[in-house]
Amino acid sequence: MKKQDDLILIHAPSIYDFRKLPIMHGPISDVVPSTPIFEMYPIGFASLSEYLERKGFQVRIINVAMKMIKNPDFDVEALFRRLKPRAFGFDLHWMPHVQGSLALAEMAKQYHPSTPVLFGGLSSTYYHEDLISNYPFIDYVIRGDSTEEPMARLLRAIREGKKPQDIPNITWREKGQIRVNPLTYVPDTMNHIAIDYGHIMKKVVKYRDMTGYVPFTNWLEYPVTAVFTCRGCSYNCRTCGGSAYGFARYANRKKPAYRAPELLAEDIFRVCDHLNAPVMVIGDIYQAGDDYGERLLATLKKRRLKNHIAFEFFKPPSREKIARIAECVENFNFEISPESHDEKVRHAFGRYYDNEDLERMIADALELGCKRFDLFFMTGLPYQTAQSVLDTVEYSRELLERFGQTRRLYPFISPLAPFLDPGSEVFENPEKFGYKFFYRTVEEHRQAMLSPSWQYILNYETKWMTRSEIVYSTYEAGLRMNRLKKEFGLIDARIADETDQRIREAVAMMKRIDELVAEDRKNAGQGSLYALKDKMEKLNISTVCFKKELEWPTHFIRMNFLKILKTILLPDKPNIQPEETE
Ligand code: B12
Ligand code: SF4
Repeated sequence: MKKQDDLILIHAPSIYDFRKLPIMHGPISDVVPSTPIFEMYPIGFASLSEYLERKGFQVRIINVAMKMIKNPDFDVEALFRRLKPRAFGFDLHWMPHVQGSLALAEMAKQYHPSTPVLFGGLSSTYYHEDLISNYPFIDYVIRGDSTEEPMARLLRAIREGKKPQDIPNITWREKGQIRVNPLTYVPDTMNHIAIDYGHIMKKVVKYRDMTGYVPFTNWLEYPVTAVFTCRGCSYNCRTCGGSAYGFARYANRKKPAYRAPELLAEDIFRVCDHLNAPVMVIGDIYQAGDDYGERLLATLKKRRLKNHIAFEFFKPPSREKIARIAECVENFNFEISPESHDEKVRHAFGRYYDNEDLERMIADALELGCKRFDLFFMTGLPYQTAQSVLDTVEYSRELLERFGQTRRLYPFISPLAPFLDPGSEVFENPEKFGYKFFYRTVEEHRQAMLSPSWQYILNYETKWMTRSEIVYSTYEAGLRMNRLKKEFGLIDARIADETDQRIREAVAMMKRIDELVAEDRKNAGQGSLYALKDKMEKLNISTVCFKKELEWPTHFIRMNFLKILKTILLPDKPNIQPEETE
């Protein structure tokens, strides 16, 4: 007989009814691999699955968002009717999933009233009491950035029919009373867990379910992966819910938990053994100090990897550091987010380097062989006006004039959207930073997600820009940036022209939605909006830039099938600190 799953982890679409509802999502996901439905599940699903299996539990992941995107007729209710695990887990990690995660959790409870429903992730951690108080179909919220061990203990308690009063990090309900167990399980390293893509491959075979495990829509064509240097952050970008400030306040994390650089290098090797695609190293490798970066690079140097390895930086590294990367990694790409060309805006946002540092880094990186350099700018920042947004594009022109000849420098601009992060310094002290919020509670955010356009979904505006100004300056900047990229040969002229056309149509659509909303405030123009649904759908992807622009070079044959087969057939060998295997 088939063994019952102890836990099924479900990743919901951002909006459950996205296939029916007319919503102009806008460029909210243009610079991440997902569509605006945010089909990517938290990488923590992978570490949870591996850890819990190691502790004797059977865990399945189902990316319901992906299944709904891939198959327009996919019947979610039929799926829930069929599933019979001991517990359902839903991520509410990113706040934009609030509507979809709650809708699916309610459905799970409706079909399986006695099966516990669990929530986890950063937004769940921030809103744990709101969730448990106001949504009776949620039984437990597991708080914190490292839930592997508390989850193992909770699943054991569920199996044995016991109460979780002694399990850290759990918020739960007992006879109508809310119980908030202390958030004390905050490990100081990431060496006991593994983000093991081999484990995921095995699961795909076990459940014969590729779409349930695929992280984003075109992953099979572009199988980019990520490895993680840490959980938490030592920086304090003002709008970031994953900042030192945010983690300390709501996740009880006083300093980042790093992964030993040797383990991280092995994570990279394992990916490269299986996939001929880029690997993104999440978190600045020099955040933990120069020694950390050096240990990682020295280990990477032992293998001449062909894959492109992408490094992100929170501040520009010195020329020596870049030279060391060039020495150890054959194909290296960089990305950095100066957010604005205006140093006053950048500093107010919490990034303290100036343009001279940035330009020096670009010059060094390109000279020392960086294959591709991505620069990310953002709209919706402190002190940033609509004019300042457009000036950022002008600054990008200056950079391309200086550094654009080899077509390796790519500037991007996108909005801080759809929500400014709960738990960030700005969210907690809006007035201090010149912000105003329209939504604060879970329910307010849930309702907001159903608004007809991203202008009404945005949860904030600033002293310097209204929501409407944020929206239209973003489109205008996107339009200009796209033309710039065409001019400097960064994108094919035909694609640039299509993007140009799409941005102009998106602006017209946004204006039409504004009119409908103004005509019919009460129903937000719902009836007439449905007539625009098909058109909106076409405008919701690659809105201010062409999504493929984000892709780093890949090998023609992207997977090592022989190696994958071998991994699937052999038992799991998690890449963790040796003492953790006992
Ligand atoms: C890496 C990263 C990404 C990667 C995603 C990698 C991935 N698949 O997880 C990329 C670049 C794709 C990304 C995209 C986005 N991101 Co991001 N991202 C981060 C970053 C830098 C690190 C995340 C991290 O370390 N996670 C590690 C830990 C914390 O999470 P985890 O291992 O995945 O999961 C553990 C716990 O969270 C928990 N857990 C999670 N889910 C569940 C479910 C259950 C049932 C349980 C029990 C536990 C549980 O247990 C896990 C294991 O211990 C953080 C900033 C930061 N410093 O944290 C922002 C951050 C998480 N992202 C954020 C945002 C807003 C986004 C976007 C919405 C931005 C956008 N508009 O495009 C998108 C969403 C994309 C999607 N879902 O499709 C915000 C979230 C704020 C909020 N509360 O909503 C953060 C905090 C900061 C920021 N602004 O960038 N992101
Ligand atoms: S945005 Fe800033 S605070 Fe947030 S994770 Fe990145 S560097 Fe850290």
